[in-house]
Amino acid sequence: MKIRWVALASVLASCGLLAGAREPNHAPEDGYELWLRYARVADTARLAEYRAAIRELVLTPGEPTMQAARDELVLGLNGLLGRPVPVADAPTRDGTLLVGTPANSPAIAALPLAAALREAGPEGFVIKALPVRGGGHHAIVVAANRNIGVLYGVFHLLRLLQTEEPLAGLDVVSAPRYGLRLLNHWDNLNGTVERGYAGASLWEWASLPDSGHPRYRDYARANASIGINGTVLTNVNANALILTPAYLVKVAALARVFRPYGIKVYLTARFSAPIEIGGLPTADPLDARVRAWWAAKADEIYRAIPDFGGFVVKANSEGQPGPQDYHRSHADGANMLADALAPHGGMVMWRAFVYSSEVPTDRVMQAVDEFEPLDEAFRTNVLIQVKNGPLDFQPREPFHPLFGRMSRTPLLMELQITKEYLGQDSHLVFLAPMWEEVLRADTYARGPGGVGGGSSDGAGRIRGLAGVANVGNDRDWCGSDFNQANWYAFGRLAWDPMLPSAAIAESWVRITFSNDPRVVRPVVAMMLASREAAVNYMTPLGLAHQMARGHHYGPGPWVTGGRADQTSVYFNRADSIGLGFDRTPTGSNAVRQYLPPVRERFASRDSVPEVLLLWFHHVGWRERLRSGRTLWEELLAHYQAGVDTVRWMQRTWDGLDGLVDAGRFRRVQGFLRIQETEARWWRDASVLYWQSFSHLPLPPGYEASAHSLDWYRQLRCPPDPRKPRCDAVTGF
Ligand code: GCW
Repeated sequence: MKIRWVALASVLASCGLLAGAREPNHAPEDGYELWLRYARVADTARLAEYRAAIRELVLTPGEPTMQAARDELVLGLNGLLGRPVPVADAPTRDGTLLVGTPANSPAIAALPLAAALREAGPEGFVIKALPVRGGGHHAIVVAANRNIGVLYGVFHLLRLLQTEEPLAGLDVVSAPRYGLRLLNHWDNLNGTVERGYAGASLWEWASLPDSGHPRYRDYARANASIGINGTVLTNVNANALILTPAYLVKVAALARVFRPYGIKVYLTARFSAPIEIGGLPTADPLDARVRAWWAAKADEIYRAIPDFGGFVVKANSEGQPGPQDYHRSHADGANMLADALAPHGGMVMWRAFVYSSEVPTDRVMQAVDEFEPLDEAFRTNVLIQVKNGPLDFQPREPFHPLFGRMSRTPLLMELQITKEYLGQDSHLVFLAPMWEEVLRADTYARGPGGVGGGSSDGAGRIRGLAGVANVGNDRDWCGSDFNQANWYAFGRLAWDPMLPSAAIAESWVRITFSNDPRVVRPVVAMMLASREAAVNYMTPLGLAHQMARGHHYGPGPWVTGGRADQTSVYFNRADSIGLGFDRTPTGSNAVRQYLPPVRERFASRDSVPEVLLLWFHHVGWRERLRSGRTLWEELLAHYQAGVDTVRWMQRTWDGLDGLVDAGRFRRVQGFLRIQETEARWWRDASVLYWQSFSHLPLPPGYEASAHSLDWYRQLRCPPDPRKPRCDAVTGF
C-alpha cells in the first residue's frame, strides 16, 4: 500500500500535479542547502523548456574558479533538470550553454559581446540567448571579463532556473555597485561567537590547517552565489593570537578554500598586538619599533596569504585598545596600519563605532565629532566603517550622519545580519526593508537626489557593505530558516543596493520554499511586514535601545546604573511630562550633524517622520500627533499593532499546511508561537513601565497585561530555559 502511494506520488509530482509539495528527488529539508537547493523544476512546461534550452555545457575548466563554475553547473543542472547535461569542447548543437571569458573560450571571443562586457566590468557578467557558430545554433552564453564574473554569472543563471524564469530572450548585464561586499564574523578563537545565535564558530581552529571541514567550501559557495567577496574571520573585539604564525597557517588554509570563489580573507587587528605578541613595551603608532613590527607582520601575512584583504579595527571603543591610549588620533592609528599594508595592496577598515562615557555629549553624536575633523587625514587605503545608524543596530534608527560628512575618506556601511536587537534566532524579522531605508536615504551631501537616484551614498563615498554575519555551525547555518533570508538579502543588496526588498524576498521564497504562488505571495507578505511588526512591539515611534541589559533579547526600558550611555533610561528620557530624547537645538542638538534640509526636517515636530519622532523629540504624553491621537494613545496602538501583525503572520503561515514540507512548516510554526508570546511580553512590559510615568489609563478593551511591572522587571533572562546564552554573551 505504502509503496503504491509513493509510486503514485512520484507520478503526480512528475506531472506537476503536486505543485508545492516537496520534490521526491530531494533530501529532507534541514536548511543546510540554504538557497543552493537544486530541486527539480516543478513546473513541467518550464522543465521542458529548460531541458530543450540546455542540452550541453561548453566550458573550459583548468583554472580553479572555472572549475568551481563547472562543478556548480553540473550539480545545479543535474538537480534542476533532473538529468545530467553532457560537457562538450565546442558548441555542437542547439541548446548549448556556453560559459567563459574571451580569454579562456574561443567561442566566446568570437561573439559580439565587447560592449556588454565593458559594462560588466571586472566582476560583472553577461547572460544572453544568442546564435553561435555563424548563426547555426542557439545558445545561452554566460560571459565575463574575469573568471570570478563567470562564476557570479553561473549562480545568476541557476537562480533564474530555480525561480522558474523564462529563458527566451535572455539579456542580462550585471555589475556590482560596490567593490567591497564583506561578511564580518564576530567569532572568537575559543569557538564562541559574539552575538551569534546559530551555534559555535564555523572555524575549527584546532583541526586546521590539516583537516578542512567540507562546510568551508559550502560557505564559500553560498557567499559567492550572492556576490560576497570578502570575509573577516575574527571578532572586532580582537585577540592578538590570530596574528601569530600558528594561526596564520590556519588562516592560509581557509583562504585556499575560499580563493576559487573570489573570497578574500581579512582579519581583525588588535591594536595592542605589538605588546601582547611582539614583546614591545608600547603600541604607540608613532613609535618606530611599533611601525616596524606591523610592517614585518604584514610581510609575514602576505607571504602566507598573497591576496590577504587587510585589517578591520575596533579601537578605543568599549574597552578595546587604540591610538588614544597614547594620545594619538584615530588617523595616526589607522595610517600606521595602512602604511604596513600598502606595499601589498591591503586595506584598513577602521570602525567609527566609538563613544566614550567620559564625553558628556549625546552618544549618537560622538562618531561625527571624532571623525569629521580627520576627513583629510587618512591614507588612501583606509576606509571608515560606519554602522547604518548612529547608535547600534536598533530596529529603527535614522541614517548615520557621518555618511554625509566625510567628503574625502571612503566609507563602508556596516549592517548587522545577526539580529542582536531584533529577536535573535527566534523572531521572524526580514531585514531588507530596514537596510533599504538607509540605502535609499539621502544625505543631501550633493544636493537633492544624491548619487544613484537618492541614496545615502550622497557624497559617493560608500565603497562597500560589511555585514555582521549570522552564521554558525548549526546545521541550518543561521539558527532558523527565515534568518537565512537575511544573509541572502545582505549579499543581494551589496551587489545592487537599489534592489527592492520585495524582489529579494520573492526570489528567496521561491528558491527556499516553492514557486507555487499560494506559498510565494503570503510568505513574501509576512516577510515584508515583519520588520515593522518588530519595531512596533519593541521600540515604536523612534524609541531605541530599550532591550534588557547584556543579552539585548527582551524588554528592559527600566535599565539604569553602570555606564549611563548604555542604559535604556538614557535613551528613553521618560518622565512625568513625556517621552523621547530631545535632539533638537533645545536638547543635545544632534540634528545639527545632518545637512540641510534633513536637519530641519528632523528638528521640526511638523516634519519629522513620525516613525522617528521620539528619537529626536521629547513629546508630552497628552500631546496630539498627526493622527489626532495623543502620544499615549498612539504608543498603545503601535504596541498592539506589533502583536496583531505577529498573530496575522501565524495565521498566514498556518494556511500553508501541506504546501510546505512538514519539517520546516512545524519549525516555523514553533518560532512564530515564541514570537507571539514575546511580542506580548514586549508590549506589556513596556506599556506598564511607560504608564508608571504617564499615569494614564488603558483604553477600554485594551488587552490586559499578564503580569505586573515588578514581575517583568525581575526577569533576568527570557522566561525560557532554552536561552542559556543570556548570561554568556559579552558586552554590557
Ligand atoms: O552592538 C554592540 C554589541 C557588541 C559589539 C559592539 C560592536 C563586537 O553589543 O557585542 O561588539 O556593538 O559593534 O563593536
